[in-house]
Amino acid sequence: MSAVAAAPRVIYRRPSVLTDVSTRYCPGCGHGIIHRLIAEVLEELGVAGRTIAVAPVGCSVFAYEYLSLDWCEAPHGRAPAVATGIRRVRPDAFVLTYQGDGDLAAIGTGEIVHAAARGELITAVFVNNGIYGMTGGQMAPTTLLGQKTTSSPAGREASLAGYPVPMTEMLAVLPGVAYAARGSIADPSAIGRTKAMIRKACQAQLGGEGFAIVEVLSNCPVGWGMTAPESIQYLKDVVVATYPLGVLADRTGSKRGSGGTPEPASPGPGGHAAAVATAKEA
Ligand SMILES: Cc1ncc(C[n+]2csc(CCOP(=O)(O)OP(=O)(O)O)c2C)c(N)n1
Ligand code: SF4
Ligand SMILES: [Mg+2]
Repeated sequence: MSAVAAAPRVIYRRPSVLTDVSTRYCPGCGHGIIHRLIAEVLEELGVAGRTIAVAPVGCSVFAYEYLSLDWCEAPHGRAPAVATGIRRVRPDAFVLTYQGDGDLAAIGTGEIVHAAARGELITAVFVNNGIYGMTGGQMAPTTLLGQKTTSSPAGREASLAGYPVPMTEMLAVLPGVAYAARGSIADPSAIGRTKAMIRKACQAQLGGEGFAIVEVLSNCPVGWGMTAPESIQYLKDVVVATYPLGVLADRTGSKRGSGGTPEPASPGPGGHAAAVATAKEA
């Protein structure tokens, strides 16, 4: 009698939303991991077929080659404004933006702030690698104090270039923001928590709750002048000290127009530091 082979246990399979091609990212770049998380969440929520995504400038733009969705390109920080228009004329669509820190926190500061303030029903994925990756590793608003870039070769100095901008904390205080969180791709457990955040941010849109954003701390080994493992260690040891991980605002369940009381938006007397200190891990 021949033994019947046990069915193989599937541990991982490529989500159908992820195109089956090699990416053009540098070895060790975090963008690919974030693409996979988005692909998995959209597939699991069953919304990929009605998703319209908006791409930025920067290396982040290549998302449109690797996520098999309907895409619209909105260069230079305009993704939240374009996403607003799409969501308003296509209320049946699920609308996602994907932006880097140069795109979202520099040239696009106005668009993201006002889309969040209006509580637009869009989900924003904000990839913060602390640098302008695509254009040669220049300083971004998010670059850490002391961090060397091609435009701050001696390290960012506050007296000359100001302080790193905590975009997600700033957005989190706005009542139109249903959900704001910061995750990372530094290790498997952080990646799992980041996926849960992206899922929650998508569910906020599906529930009509308001604007939702997940900032994902990512690496840019080439722009940072590091090997890929060194860049991951830097993410874990250094970057999180300026950008703590966790949920920064969760007003889901207090659906606008429902008469519910939103969770207080103000970080209180301790300012952003206190808000961050009390941020919950997802
Ligand atoms: C000389 C020049 N200046 C400015 C730009 C506009 N620009 C395109 S990509 C980019 C950097 C984007 O950085 P980020 O959004 O952080 O994306 P990353 O590449 O890090 O993923 C800039 C400034 C340009 N294309 N060329
Ligand atoms: S330059 Fe940086 S962000 Fe761009 S692909 Fe290379 S590692 Fe990734
Ligand atoms: Mg960047």
